Amino acid sequence: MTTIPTPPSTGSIADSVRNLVHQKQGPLTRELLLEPGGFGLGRVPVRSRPTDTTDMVCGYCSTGCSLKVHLKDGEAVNLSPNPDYPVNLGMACPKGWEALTVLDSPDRATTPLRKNASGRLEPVDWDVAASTFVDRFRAIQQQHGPDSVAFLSTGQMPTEEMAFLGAFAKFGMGLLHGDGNTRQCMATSVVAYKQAFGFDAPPYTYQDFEDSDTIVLIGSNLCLAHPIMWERVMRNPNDPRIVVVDPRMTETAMNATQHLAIAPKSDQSLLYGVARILIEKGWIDRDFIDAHTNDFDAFAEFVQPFTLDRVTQETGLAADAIEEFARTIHKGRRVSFWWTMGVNQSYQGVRTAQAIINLALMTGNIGCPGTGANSITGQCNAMGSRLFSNTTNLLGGHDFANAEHRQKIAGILGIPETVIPTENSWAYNEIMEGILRGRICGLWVICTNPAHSWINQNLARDILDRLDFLVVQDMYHSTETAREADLVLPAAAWGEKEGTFINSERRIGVLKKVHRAPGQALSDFNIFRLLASYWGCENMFRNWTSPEAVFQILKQCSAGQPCDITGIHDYRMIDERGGIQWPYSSQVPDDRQQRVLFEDGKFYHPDQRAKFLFEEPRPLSEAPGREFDFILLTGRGSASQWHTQTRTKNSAVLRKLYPEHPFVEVNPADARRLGIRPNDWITVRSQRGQMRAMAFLTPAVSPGQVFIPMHYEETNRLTDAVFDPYSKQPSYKACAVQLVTATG
Ligand SMILES: Nc1nc2c(c(=O)[nH]1)N[C@H]1C(S)=C(S)[C@@H](COP(=O)(O)OP(=O)(O)OC[C@H]3O[C@@H](n4cnc5c(=O)[nH]c(N)nc54)[C@H](O)[C@@H]3O)O[C@H]1N2
Ligand SMILES: Nc1nc2c(c(=O)[nH]1)N[C@H]1C(S)=C(S)[C@@H](COP(=O)(O)OP(=O)(O)OC[C@H]3O[C@@H](n4cnc5c(=O)[nH]c(N)nc54)[C@H](O)[C@@H]3O)O[C@H]1N2
Ligand code: SF4
Ligand SMILES: [Mo]
Repeated sequence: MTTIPTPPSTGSIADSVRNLVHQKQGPLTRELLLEPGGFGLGRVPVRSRPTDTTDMVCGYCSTGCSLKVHLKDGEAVNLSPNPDYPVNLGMACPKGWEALTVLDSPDRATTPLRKNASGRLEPVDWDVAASTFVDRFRAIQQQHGPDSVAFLSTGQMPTEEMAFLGAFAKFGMGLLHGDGNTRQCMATSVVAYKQAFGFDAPPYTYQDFEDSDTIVLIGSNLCLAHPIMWERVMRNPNDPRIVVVDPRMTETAMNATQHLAIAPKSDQSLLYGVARILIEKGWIDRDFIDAHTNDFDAFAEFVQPFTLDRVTQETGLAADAIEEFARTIHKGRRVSFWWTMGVNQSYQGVRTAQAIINLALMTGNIGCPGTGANSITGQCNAMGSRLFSNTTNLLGGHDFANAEHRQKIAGILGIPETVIPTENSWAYNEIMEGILRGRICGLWVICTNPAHSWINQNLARDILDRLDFLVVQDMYHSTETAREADLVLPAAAWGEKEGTFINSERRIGVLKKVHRAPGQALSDFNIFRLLASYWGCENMFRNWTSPEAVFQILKQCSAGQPCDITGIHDYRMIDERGGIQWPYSSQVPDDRQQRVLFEDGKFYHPDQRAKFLFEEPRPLSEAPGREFDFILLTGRGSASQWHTQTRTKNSAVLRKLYPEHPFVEVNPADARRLGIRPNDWITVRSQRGQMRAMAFLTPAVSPGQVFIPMHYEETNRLTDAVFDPYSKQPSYKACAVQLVTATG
């Protein structure tokens, strides 16, 4: 490698980079950017003895398993699950075992790509890429105003990178609108918790899976989507009763004590009906309700009309099954309630989640081991995104609209308060509508794949087509969204960079650099640093020199908040403790390895009381009719597929573990009626689009319903763009479709 002169200490990084190029040192390569003592933009892999291991958290799901990576000369050669970590206790699912394999793929983005005059993406160097980014977005902002550029980010990057992105985009570039794929996933839980508890605070620890004697899973296919959490359930020594509420007989439901195959989106009726029974029988914890909650009496009155008659009619469940569910809750001494996407992805998700929270509150099942109203998160760092991405709230769970909060954060970052927006960003769906209305003309997409995962793809693709300038920052150049981009920025992946994730139980874990990023790919952190310098605002980020330096800044932002982590010294301390759950404040550090929230019955509202929230349920947003006579459910298809499959499709081992072709689960009775045989190719059609899929006949889906995994590009051609009014989360889980066989 050529020796690069140390850039002058005065002048910006951007100037130095330009100087370099002018000195005809050849194209700017990743090596040049990483040159030690050069730009300080990167670090070499973890220092290690010739053979060694290092522990790091997995980069797929929110379980946050720890993996022991085996190194040779600082580079990963293999991995195995960490036996000493309190989360996974030596276990990992197939995705975790295969996490390193997917890093080496011909689909990796190895160089920036820019669309040329004939519309083809062609390689450019980082100087051209960064200059194009700045010139194009600036031009759009000058013509249409600063808010005409927006970003869409993720729950899958380290907290420090998310914070850098959010801070650079909003305080540096002057954007107002930026949201994340967590809107597709966790927004409902965030709003439900904020309204009920006063802060977005999942109260549990995974030990609860082993401490409960009664486990209620609502709209959660734990067995498949969170296999290691399910393993924790299997280790429960109390022979727990397991109740699963899911329209489908999922892998999880098959292992339950009671499966309630509820009509899609009728959960609210069921939960209100159960609350009514508990009240009527006096199976409630009046002392807890009186001491720690508000609005119970109004709730008790509200649920009166949810008689067994009404609830059986609305849910399709038998009266004695509903009564048995209520009795199970009453008999349990430590009842934990868990929910995931079957609840959140709904046009009435927030109130459904709160109907679950209400059950936990009224029976006093919160704040003790084995209890809780527990939302299970999806992506590895959705929880980091919820608190530190600077999208829906200001760094550290603060409020953009609150002057004191803005002042606090401005002080910590050493930036003028005036650069902090005083209003909230548009939500994801509002950003998409903004593009449609011509209000947003430039979009920067980081670590998410909206041209596959967003709802109603025919409309979504049309919307993305309207952009003047689309930048996609991804580890692969081949994603559905990257293929539409004007500029692709190649990113290093999990295993190729450092930082922290926060898992579902609020545990912060560390990731490390154990693999070289291919070609010129840079960590997202270094991409943000580079772009900030080209934008001319590197002074604002002069202290943001490394992920760990940013962690120290974020610690300060968290001070005094429910998510206070000021007591954590550094990454090493997190590693040594087997991860650390928030809160962990310097004032009252609590060294227990497993901690639940609300042990003292104090919630985060000013009066320290939790709130009962409820609302009249609404009918299905798109009910099946004569023409579109089936209800389509979508979700996870196997433990070996991850979302839009950009990563998991690159592992030969994982590919063997899931069906190659898109498939649709059809009940055998429906199949017989329509003349569909196993493995027939059929067309599934909604009012918005259609797809071909192989028929998989299974009684796991109820008659009148079909199920298609979300992992296929075509699935979201069918879905209907409706949203929860409070969380703006898309209702992916139920729309009307018809099945068309080859013979018509
Ligand atoms: N293997 C694998 N694991 C993953 C992921 C992955 O892509 N692959 N993704 C991760 C992410 S980001 C997330 S968010 C989680 C999601 O984890 P889950 O939410 O557990 O998975 P889903 O399959 O999306 O949905 C769960 C269940 O909701 C049910 N459902 C649909 N409609 C209703 C309804 O109206 N009421 C009720 N009660 N249930 C309903 C579906 O039948 C489905 O079985 O998984 C995480 N884990
Ligand atoms: N029909 C239907 N649709 C759904 C759902 C459903 O249940 N049904 N579920 C929804 C849910 S819960 C979710 S969370 C979303 C997920 O939707 P997406 O976020 O769109 O899905 P992913 O495939 O995880 O996309 C992540 C992208 O980031 C890239 N990437 C990975 N690591 C890095 C990195 O370190 N840096 C950068 N820059 N890029 C990286 C990957 O290659 C991939 O392109 O899908 C939603 N869509
Ligand atoms: S369960 Fe989740 S965190 Fe654990 S190994 Fe599998 S994908 Fe990784
Ligand atoms: Mo998700």
